[in-house]
Amino acid sequence: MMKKSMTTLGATVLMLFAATSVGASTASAHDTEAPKGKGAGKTVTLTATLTELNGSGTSGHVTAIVRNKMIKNIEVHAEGLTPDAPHAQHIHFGDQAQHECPTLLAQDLNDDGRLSTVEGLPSYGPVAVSLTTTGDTSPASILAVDRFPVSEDGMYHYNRSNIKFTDVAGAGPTGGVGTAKEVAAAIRAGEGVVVIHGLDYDESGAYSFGEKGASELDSALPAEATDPAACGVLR
Ligand SMILES: [Cu+2]
Repeated sequence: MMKKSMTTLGATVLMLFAATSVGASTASAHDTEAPKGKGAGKTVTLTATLTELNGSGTSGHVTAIVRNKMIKNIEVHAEGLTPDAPHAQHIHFGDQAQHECPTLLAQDLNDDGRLSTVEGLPSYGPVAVSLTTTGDTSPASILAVDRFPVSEDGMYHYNRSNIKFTDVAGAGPTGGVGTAKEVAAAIRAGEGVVVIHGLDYDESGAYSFGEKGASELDSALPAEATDPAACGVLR
């Protein structure tokens, strides 16, 4: 059930993300790269504490080492997850977003008691990096659930090296494309937000259409598979 039409879904979501970028905030990306030459560039170590969204009970911790336009290494430790289920996980960033985790009170726009992925966009922006286990890590892999970590006993430890930043639709200063350089600089500056998706609202033991119905991203997927379960700002 989870593996159908991922490419189509990814495209749909990208369009959604691009279309959601509104407002006129001043561009604030500051390029902190050192002059070119020996020792050029900047390496930063960022951490995030992941706290639950949507009452998921999920928590975790992220450590990322970022140098120039490359994530040299990133580790995600998460627990309290829906067991034996894949969890999409991303670094989100949008220049026009707030670089924060969303809150149900402020952002449950349709007042249905849950915070969907789209409702959280003004806080965290579009997907900038898909934290997959293998293969592509660009926004195109946003819901490549067969390549995201699967929780065992409700937890996983994820570790991946040498992830290159890419251009990101909807992440730029005017809501257009953010270049890989711009996105990397912003994330090094503490504006990336890690989000883990997938939770079991009705405690059926698996993602189901039961209580919350279909995902707003694709009616073929349960909302439980795509709603955000945990979030933390990478600073
Ligand atoms: Cu995400």
